[in-house]
Amino acid sequence: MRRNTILGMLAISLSLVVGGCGPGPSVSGLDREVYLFNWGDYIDPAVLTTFTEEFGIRVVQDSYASNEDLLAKLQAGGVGYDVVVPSDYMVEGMIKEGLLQALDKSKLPNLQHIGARHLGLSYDPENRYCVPYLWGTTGLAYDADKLPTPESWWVLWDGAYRGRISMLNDQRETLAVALRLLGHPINSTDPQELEAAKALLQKQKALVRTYNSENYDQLLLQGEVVLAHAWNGDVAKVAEEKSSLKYVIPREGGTVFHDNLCILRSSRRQKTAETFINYLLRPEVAARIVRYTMHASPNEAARAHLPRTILENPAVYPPVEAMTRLEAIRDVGQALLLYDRIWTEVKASR
Ligand code: SPD
Repeated sequence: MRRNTILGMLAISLSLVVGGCGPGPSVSGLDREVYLFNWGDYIDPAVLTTFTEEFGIRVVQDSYASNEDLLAKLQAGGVGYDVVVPSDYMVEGMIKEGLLQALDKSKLPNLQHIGARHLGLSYDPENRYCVPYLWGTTGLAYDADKLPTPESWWVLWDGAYRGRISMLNDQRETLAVALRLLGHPINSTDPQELEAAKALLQKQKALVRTYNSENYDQLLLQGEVVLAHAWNGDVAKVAEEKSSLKYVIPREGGTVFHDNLCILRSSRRQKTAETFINYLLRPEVAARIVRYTMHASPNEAARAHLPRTILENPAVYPPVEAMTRLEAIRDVGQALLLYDRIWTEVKASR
């Protein structure tokens, strides 16, 4: 478990003392706990504390490092969670697998704050199952004190940076880089194209220090790596501590993602989960989450609670020019098995 997750849980426990959430019904008459399964360090722990103080509902949080980890855990019978935070393409897959329950929109009045361009996206066209939580891009992080601004993803194959490169430990994101460089669709299901992408990643492997989605930001901060395949918010956050760390979307383009708040079909606390989601959709709460994660919020009303330094930071809210070079990862259906095998082979090769 990540240090920040432990800190988050400590904060939640502390809030129980402060908020007096003991035995007996919650202030709201809802369940006394809600179980959140989230990306690591992807919510401000203070937001969970204030939720507990206001509603008397304790948030118990556990974390995962990739969409595939989330799915595997749920398929292995990981029940007990109420709210999960899958990305776009995984929402599509989870709906098909019957893992999500339809939301009662009458319990989500704060949905009105979400910008129209973030609603009705192809993975859940009527937002029947999920509401967007944060969105962002995948690009390159680099230390400007160590190298010039990289223009192409090919820099990740440059022997000059051997042992100082980090790649996301994320099969769809990492294969997307290789597919894109080969001129293939990032959502390809063609076995030959995927084999070619595998070969390209295997060729790169000797240069890669680590496949890491959880603390590559710390490796950048410590100077252990100087180039990283990265999510924008992680870089924007760590750049607050080390200003030479920069984020760029290479000329070939990057991916755009939406991470979403959804309730599992297996949840027995639907109303409590909806109360929690509606709370996270409050503009001031969404803004706190942006300030903490440095990922962009689809909540338009949250903008009024954010400083210009964040709203105008291109590593948080991408400029229009960069948006034209972004593509979303889509569910690939049965080809997921092919991706699983190819990714396993990339990771296992020397
Ligand atoms: N720590 C940042 C987590 C970002 C998660 N979003 C992942 C999107 C994957 N396509």
